[in-house]
Amino acid sequence: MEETTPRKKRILSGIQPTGTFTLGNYIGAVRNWAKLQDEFECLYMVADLHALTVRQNPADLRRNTRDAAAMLLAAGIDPKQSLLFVQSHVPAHTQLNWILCCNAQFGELSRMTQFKDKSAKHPDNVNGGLFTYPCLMAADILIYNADLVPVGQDQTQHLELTRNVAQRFNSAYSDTFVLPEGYTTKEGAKVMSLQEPTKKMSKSDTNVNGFILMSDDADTIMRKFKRAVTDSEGIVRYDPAAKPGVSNLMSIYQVFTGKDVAAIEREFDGCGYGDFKVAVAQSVIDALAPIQQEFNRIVADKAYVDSVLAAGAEGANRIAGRTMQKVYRKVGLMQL
Ligand code: ATP
Ligand code: LTN
Repeated sequence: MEETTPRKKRILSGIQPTGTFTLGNYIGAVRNWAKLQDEFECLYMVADLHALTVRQNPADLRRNTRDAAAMLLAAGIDPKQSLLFVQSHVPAHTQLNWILCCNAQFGELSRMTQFKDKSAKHPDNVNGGLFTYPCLMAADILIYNADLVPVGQDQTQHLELTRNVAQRFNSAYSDTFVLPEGYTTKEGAKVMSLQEPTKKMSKSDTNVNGFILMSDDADTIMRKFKRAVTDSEGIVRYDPAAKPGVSNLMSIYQVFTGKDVAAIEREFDGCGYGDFKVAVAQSVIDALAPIQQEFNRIVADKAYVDSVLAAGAEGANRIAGRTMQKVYRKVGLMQL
């Protein structure tokens, strides 16, 4: 009898082209994406439609979108193994978005902390897209029946909403969507700002010393780490509540050296924060250097990046189109 090989679990994740990626994006999300490619069937997406929830300069958005794809390739996404595409190149995402908006409640959308944070940050532009942002994200995930979604900790609430909406749809219209699980690594799920270590590191921070960009050169990285806010205790000790700055630096160092917290405490026992900060900065410089080199090579070849994205869009459209047909039929839209 013929053996049937079980389908590989499917992964989908996305990142917004709202600027150059930060170390937080890399550690919390992108770094894991390449590693997952052997074990899973992966789809990775540049979420350009999500970026529109905040006012964008059109020329910058276009450039940032291609740059984001080039950075993902540089960080190890292999287009022979995975589908890499741009969200707006797959129209079915916006079609499913509408259906899911009609199945998501005002109350649950109002509770999303990202909506509250971004509304407070942009009080002059609290638009409908910002409010329904999680429905589009749910559509991104559910349209591929993704099993796993590798994201940073800040996205867990959106994933919970995705599962709730999917479950609601399934019970109203019969089993349609896979309920996705989040995939978050223990270390680095939330990288904090270097200037305000109780806030997450964000590329839209107005204080540029708060974040490290993946494109920052060695001098800039060293300078930003030397300026990082710590405390007056002078002891390298892991205690996120009492010592958020030092603990954040330790977490970053842990990611790039593989050393555990106890080993890091021993390594810097009796040293001041100066040596420690230099070591953390150097580990980041060493980790980013090869990615930056690859990025510069890849981004110069516009035709290559575009051809990868065209192939990615074709593959993604094929899967998404099938789901959409099924969904339209199930909710009772007339078929011709
Ligand atoms: P913005 O600052 O424009 O809101 P962002 O930096 O939060 O954007 P996104 O595109 O929204 O970036 O996120 C991409 C991925 O990076 C998500 O999986 C998110 O969870 C992760 N991520 C973002 N910031 C961090 C952080 N500080 N630590 C860990 N993961 C993060
Ligand atoms: N909302 C995400 C980006 C994103 C995403 C997705 C992540 C858009 N669509 C689908 C995972 C799956 C964010 O990081 N802010």
